[in-house]
Amino acid sequence: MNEQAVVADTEQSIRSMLKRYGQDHVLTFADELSKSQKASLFAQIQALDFNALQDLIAEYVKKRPATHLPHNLEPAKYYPYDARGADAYDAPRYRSLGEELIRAGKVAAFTVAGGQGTRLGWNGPKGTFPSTVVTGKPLFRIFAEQILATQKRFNASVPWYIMTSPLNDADTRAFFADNRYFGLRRQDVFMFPQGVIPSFDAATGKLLLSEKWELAVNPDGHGGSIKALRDSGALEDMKRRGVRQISYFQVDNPLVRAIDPLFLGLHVHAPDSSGEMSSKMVAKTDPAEKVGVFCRSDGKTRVIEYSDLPSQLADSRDAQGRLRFNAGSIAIHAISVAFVEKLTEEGKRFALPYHRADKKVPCIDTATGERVDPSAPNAVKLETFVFDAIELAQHSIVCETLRSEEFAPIKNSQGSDSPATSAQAQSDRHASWLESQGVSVARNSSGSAAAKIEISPLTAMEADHLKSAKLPRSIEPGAEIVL
Ligand code: UD2
Repeated sequence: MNEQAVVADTEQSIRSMLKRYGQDHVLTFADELSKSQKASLFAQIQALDFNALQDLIAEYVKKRPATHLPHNLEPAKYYPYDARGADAYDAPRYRSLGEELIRAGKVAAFTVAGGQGTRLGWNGPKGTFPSTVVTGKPLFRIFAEQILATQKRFNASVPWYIMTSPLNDADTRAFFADNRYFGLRRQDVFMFPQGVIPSFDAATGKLLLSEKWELAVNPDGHGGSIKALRDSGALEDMKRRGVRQISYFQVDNPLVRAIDPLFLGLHVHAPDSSGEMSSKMVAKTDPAEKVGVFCRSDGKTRVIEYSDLPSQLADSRDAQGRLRFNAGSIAIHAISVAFVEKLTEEGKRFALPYHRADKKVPCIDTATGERVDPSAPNAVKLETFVFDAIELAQHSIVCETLRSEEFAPIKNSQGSDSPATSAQAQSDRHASWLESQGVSVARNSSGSAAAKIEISPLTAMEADHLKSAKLPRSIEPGAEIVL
């Protein structure tokens, strides 16, 4: 057969395969496409497993899967932030064990940055968003400075893995190159794109076209990070470097402690941890707060996403009036390389459950060829969540941190979890660090810092690190301070 005949033959077999699955509408415009557009559409189609997609459509798109909450759901126990209280533990010992791990080069940072960030309305990867209070450092720089500071403090190598998505990978790489990797060694930054999955028409389960030559797809959720770590070669790279533990965090939280010795020490050495996957929590104050909640059932720790936790549980309180299910997930985990390896072992059919989200997805109307920009959700996006892996660990622990110290995400352009609320939380945290060192800081009537205070991780990653810094005696209302 000559080349033309081979192409025609492949095209014919793709057409009949699509017809079998009721998805041949995606070739409606095939005859108008250029050779390269057609080749790229066909390659996209050929990479899909239509049998598996058919099952997903039946299970998640045509039906609205009911949430099966485990019975006997109890609040999860956690290591309290105050290690000297009722559930006392030897925090200095665990902290120094964690420091040993870092010093030995066994810890890597891992940022999941593949999300689409549509709520923020920022035109670019979320990690490029300017987020510090005075100099407007992008999120990626804040994490990079923490990694640099950790490398210096422990005289150790701390590689940084960043999961992007095919939709923002090139922009993310260009941003790092333009910023000379923020002073990190190029070879210590390993970026890889996560997988994608088609978005489906909510009414029919049909695949959508984002262009006449392109299927509409979405990143497969941060749960996709487990598989992507292996597929990208990141896992191999970690093993080659002797990395044993992965410090996992999201791209949207400028207060995150990227590498936390105490948390890592507890994760690896606490008697009730199998050292596979551990998590940090903050106490929920509002039952409606949009964070997953750590629970326990059948001897397993698990996260129930806020939208799945029935209100009679979310609202229930103990005798002291505190929320019973108060352990809010801030999406910070310690995950062992061995655990990722075990889950994704060759021949094992590792899969996390999918979660359905109804979203607005712009697409091409195959009847008219016109672009549709929907004003209401028209599509189903499926995603997996990394926290669904927690219950696959033998013994998973949860450690408390303080919201004021470690959680001020930037998610929405306005209102809660916005650049404004995060900026105030950053100044407040830094005000309290400075006050702990004897600096007097102006506060307004609500008690929050009345000045903009930015502290680079290269100066301090916690209050105690300020001991060796040159500090002002006082900070006046309206001041802008950068340390
Ligand atoms: C997440 C958690 C929520 C709570 C909160 C804390 C879920 C479903 N919910 O809420 O329980 O812990 O965070 O801030 O996770 N991402 C990818 N690839 C994807 C999708 C997301 O890398 O395919 C990244 C994204 O770049 C971001 C993070 O995951 O860093 C969180 O994604 P989100 O904004 O969808 O999660 P959110 O805010 O609903």
